[in-house]
Amino acid sequence: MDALLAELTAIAGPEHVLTDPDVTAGYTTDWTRRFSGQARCVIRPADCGEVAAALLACARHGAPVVPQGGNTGLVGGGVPVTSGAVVLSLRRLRRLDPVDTLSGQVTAGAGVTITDLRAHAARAGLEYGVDLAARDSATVGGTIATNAGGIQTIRYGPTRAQLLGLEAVLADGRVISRLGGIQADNTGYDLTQLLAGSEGTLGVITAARLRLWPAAPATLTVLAGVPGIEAAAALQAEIRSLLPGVRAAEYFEAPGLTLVRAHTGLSAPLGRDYPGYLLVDAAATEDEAERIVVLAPLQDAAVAMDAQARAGLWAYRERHTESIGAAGIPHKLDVAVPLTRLAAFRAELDEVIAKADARAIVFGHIGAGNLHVNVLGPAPDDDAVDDAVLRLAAGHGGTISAEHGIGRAKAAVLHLSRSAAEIDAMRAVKSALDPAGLLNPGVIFAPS
Ligand code: FAD
Ligand code: 2HG
Ligand code: ZN
Repeated sequence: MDALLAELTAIAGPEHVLTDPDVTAGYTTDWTRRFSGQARCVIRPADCGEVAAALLACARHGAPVVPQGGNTGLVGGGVPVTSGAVVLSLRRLRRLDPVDTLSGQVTAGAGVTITDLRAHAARAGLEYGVDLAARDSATVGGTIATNAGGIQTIRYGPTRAQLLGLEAVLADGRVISRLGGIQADNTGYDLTQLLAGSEGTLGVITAARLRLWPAAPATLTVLAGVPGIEAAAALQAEIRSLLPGVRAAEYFEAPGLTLVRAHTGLSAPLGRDYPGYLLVDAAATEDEAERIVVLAPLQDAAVAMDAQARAGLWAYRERHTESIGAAGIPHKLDVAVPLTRLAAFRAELDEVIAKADARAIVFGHIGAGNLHVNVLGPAPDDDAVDDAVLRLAAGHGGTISAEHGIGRAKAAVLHLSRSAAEIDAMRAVKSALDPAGLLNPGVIFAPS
């Protein structure tokens, strides 16, 4: 056994240091199957102290570290690509403190899943603001590290908007902790927010202090057919102007629906087929619901007001990712453009995809201008179509990453969304906190 392995084994115990490739496979290939590598080992520490000791050992041995939560990330940031890397799985950090109902806050360990966190908050009559289809596996730490968005971003903001404080371990093994839940705290740089969206490159998150919201459960879900993306954008804006409680405004198209139906066996959602579909979720009174369902574009819409029927409508949207994965290894391009540019972007996207001899499945969080362009056809390591789509989004004043992060997938094109001065400043922060470059090398910044 090599010396580092022996030290890690002493820290976490032999049953929590994995080296057998059959056992580590689930940690070394990403959810899309587009990114994979070999790990020197996978270590599964039990608490912050073991994380700190493991990072110190890796630092002493010069071993790169890849932090990992639920491994649901979609940009290849949570899996190793070099054989010497240690995967640091945070899934065992499941601390979940009682909800502080006085402040509407809770402290949760990095390995708590979003499903468990949301259920814990609900039992106290409160709600955690972030929700996403990967909820059963995605973790508190992973969603903070990627600043995950999800289906409720238009109402509650992304993960960083829920974040009041963090406990994290730096590259040299030192622990920083702000779990006191003080909302009014103006003492210098905000390290908590710096770590949000840092994708495991600046520190390892071990716990977080999170804001909760008064529960206002959705009671109305509407799925409407639309002629295209422009109509969907206009319809969601109209509904949001009439309904103050809209929580989600989602979009998908006929090709995606076809894949979902083929994969799941679901029947057609509406009386006839449409080019596009808008799904809106809202907390609404009966009066408000009645005002909405009489809108002309909603005459053929499916309307659900109980939990089971609403889940049935959501399945058409939420099962896109797995259904696309069943059809091939997709290139996932998570872009956002201003709502005013959506229609032009969508039209030009068709030209780009046709030139690449590929097919695109387009869906996403239209209320936030966020489209998930999933491209099937090109080989996993052929980045030409990625480059063309991301340039198109940037050219429309958009971003190359709305919510999934940069990871390894987009590191080479960070400059499309960030200026040279911004990238220099970001690199300076990275080398100040991780001078040896051991935390998630190759993520956010392409190797130089
Ligand atoms: P991982 O995949 O394990 O890691 C993601 C990144 O965070 C990696 O760079 C990793 O190194 C780093 N990391 C993980 N844990 C830590 C930690 N404790 N400390 C420091 N760094 C860490 N994303 C959205 O934003 N919105 C969606 O709506 C959405 N829906 C999804 C639906 C499906 C079906 C799937 C498969 C994915 C979806 N995602 C979505 C992507 C994914 O779920 C998110 O990126 C999520 O935040 C990843 O959490 P995770 O725990 O799985 O992190
Ligand atoms: C979603 O919104 C996720 O469902 C996944 O962000 C998007 O699969 C994708 O590209
Ligand atoms: Zn999404």
